[in-house]
Amino acid sequence: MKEFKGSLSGKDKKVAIVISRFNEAISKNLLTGAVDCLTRHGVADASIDVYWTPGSFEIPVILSNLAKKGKYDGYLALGAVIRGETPHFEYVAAEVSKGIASISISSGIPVAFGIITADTVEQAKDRAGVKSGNKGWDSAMSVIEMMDLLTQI
Ligand code: INI
Repeated sequence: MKEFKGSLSGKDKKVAIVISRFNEAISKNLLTGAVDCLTRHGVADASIDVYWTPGSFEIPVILSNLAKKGKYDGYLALGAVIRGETPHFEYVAAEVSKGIASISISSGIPVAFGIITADTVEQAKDRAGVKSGNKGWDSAMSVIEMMDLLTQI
């Protein structure tokens, strides 16, 4: 039997973060967690580029254009979609998640899903904690592992 596992080193990798400005305070915490995780696992600060979008709905089009340029080894999508704030929560949440999955599959480059979907601002804040439970950190961890796993195929 032969098993393949991605290492948790991001050395020499280039990562783009695409992040929604909507619910900016929460997004900023996600960004802090993600960058902390990436740099602690060997990604150089100079190898991280951050692209801000107005909302989560706009994240896929930026990812799709970045993927066409092929400059990065992995991508992170960060944002918060909160049910209480929009009657079109389902549409925004569904489009961003479908868009991210389809870009990752068609480009063959890992895109981590770091979009919080929550019923309330409180729930969203809990998932963007600076000390524990930060979805930005968790999704950065998964992209680090996936970037290495893909080099083994
Ligand atoms: N965008 C978000 O990232 N989170 C939200 O909670 C949200 N709400 O509540 O509406 C949201 N809406 C904006 C949307 O992403 C687009 O920017 C907008 O519809 C313009 O295309």
